[in-house]
Parts: sequence; C-alpha cells; structure tokens
Amino acid sequence: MSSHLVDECAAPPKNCFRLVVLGTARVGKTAIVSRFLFNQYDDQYTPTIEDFHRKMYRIRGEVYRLDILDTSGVHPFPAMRRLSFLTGDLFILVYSVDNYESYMEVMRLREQILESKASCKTRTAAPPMIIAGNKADRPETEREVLYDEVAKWVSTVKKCAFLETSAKKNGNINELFQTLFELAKLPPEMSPSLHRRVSIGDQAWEAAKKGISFYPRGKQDDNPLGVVSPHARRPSLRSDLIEAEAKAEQEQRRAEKPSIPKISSALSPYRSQYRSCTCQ
Ligand SMILES: Nc1nc2c(ncn2[C@@H]2O[C@H](COP(=O)(O)OP(=O)(O)OP(=O)(O)O)[C@@H](O)[C@H]2O)c(=O)[nH]1
Ligand SMILES: [Mg+2]
Repeated sequence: MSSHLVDECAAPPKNCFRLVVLGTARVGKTAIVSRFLFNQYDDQYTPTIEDFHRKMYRIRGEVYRLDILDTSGVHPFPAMRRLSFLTGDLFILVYSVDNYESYMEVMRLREQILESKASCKTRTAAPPMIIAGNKADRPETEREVLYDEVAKWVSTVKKCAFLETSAKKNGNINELFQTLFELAKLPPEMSPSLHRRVSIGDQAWEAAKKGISFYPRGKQDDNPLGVVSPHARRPSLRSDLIEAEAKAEQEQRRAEKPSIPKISSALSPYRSQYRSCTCQ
C-alpha cells in the first residue's frame, strides 16, 4: 500500500505539530529520534543534513500529526536553521554529558529560538522545550556536564524541562517525549509506551482512518494507534510558511492582539539562500 494513504487521514490544523531536534554534531539527535520512531539504535555515525519524519496518530477518535525535523549539528545552511526555529512548535535540545561545549550550545540555542520567535512576533510565550543530556551511559570519569548544574539552570527558565537520556540503552527516551508532550499540552498517548505502533496497511489503522470500528461492537475503538509515514517528504518552504502563518494567525486571534508582521517578511532576507538549499 502506498505511503500517501497515511495522509488521506488528514489531521485538522489544530492537531498538527512540528518537533525540532537541535544540538551540536554527534550528541545523539538522530539516535533519539530513531529510538522514538522505530525503537532502534545504531552505533555507526552518519552525519545528518536534515531529516524529516512524520508520525500520524489516532487518539480518542481524533487524528494527530507530528512532524519531526532532525537537524544538522554543523548547520551548514543558516537559513534552514532559522526556519526550523520559526516553524517549530516544540523543541528537543540535545547535549552530550561528556561534552561541555555541547551544553553551552544548548543554552545558546534556547536564546536563539526565543529571539527568532520574538523577531516576527508570532508567539508571545516561549515554546515548550526539553533539554536532553544524552549519552548518560558513558562512564562517570568521562562526564563533563553535571546534572545539578543543568537542573539549576532549567529551573530558572520558562516552559522547559530537563532529563538525562541514553539513546543507546533506551534510557529515559519514553520519559523525554512524554514530559515534552505534557509540557506542550499534547495527548500523553503520543509517547511511545502509550500507543500501539502499527504500520500502514494494518487493519486497525485502516479502519481508524475511515472512522469505522475494526473491533467487534466498536468497544476498543479508543485504543491509541501510531503509524510512521515511511516516505514522508519535507514540505517546501512555501508550505512551511503558509502553515506557520496560519498557526500564528490562530494564536493571534486567541490572544486578541493587533496585527503582526508575517513570518514570511521576517524570513525574506533568508529566502533566496534557503531556496538554494531546500531539502526535498
Ligand atoms: N554511548 C552512547 N552513544 C550514543 C548515544 N546516542 C548516540 N550515540 C552515538 O553517538 C554518535 C552520534 O550519534 P548521532 O545520533 O548520529 O548524533 P547527531 O547528534 O545526530 O549528529 P549529527 O547528525 O552530525 O548532528 C553515533 O555513533 C551514535 O551511535 C548514547 O546514548 N550513548
Ligand atoms: Mg544526526
């Protein structure tokens, strides 16, 4: 069955979210995403340019869409990075416990995200973020970042949580996503341990898409399901902007604020640079 059928079951805009994963190279961003989506881990290192993933859920009768942007640690294209700050609804900032510089980058990243959001006045509040101190399985003798130091910093910042994780040992990965979803007021069932992972073509998913009961007498319709779209393509810059603007307008209406500059105008200095490097 072709992958586009996953999207036939379209989620309403209010149920669509983009999660952006940021941090320096080799801290384990891709490993965390891979654990979350596929419960897989690979010791081999392959640098990421930018990876896009999509997971669809059926939770309590509603369809949700979670797009995940796994970014490059060396950010070869600054415009791509800025776009990821602007279009992200929630963020995971990753450092490695054996690399202090990677923690300093997390602190800088948080400031840059807040500055980007403020620059186009689309969001009033800080977006939900979680800090992942990854590679917590490494020997204590190699540790450069103390848990207490990070916990102290995080306790002073808004809408931000912190956990040490190990993608390698599957340590705290479920908790990382669950805490972030709670912070963002998303359904907790989106976290890996609280829904059944199915694949496209699974009868329960196909039935859920059509809004019909797969189970006898519809009794188990409420079982949360999640499916990873195997060939999801990163939306174009244009679709990113349209979606981000629609969300911004929605938030603006909710906050009853006066007119705001559009995201597209905030990005215009970067647009030509971005076009030349769009990952499709
Ligand atoms: N010991 C240990 N190694 C890990 C862990 N997570 C990732 N690694 C390893 O660290 C290396 C880098 O992991 P990646 O997930 O590719 O790092 P990344 O942050 O995505 O790197 P870029 O894509 O270059 O930005 C790989 O060899 C992984 O196997 C972990 O929790 N513990
Ligand atoms: Mg990577």
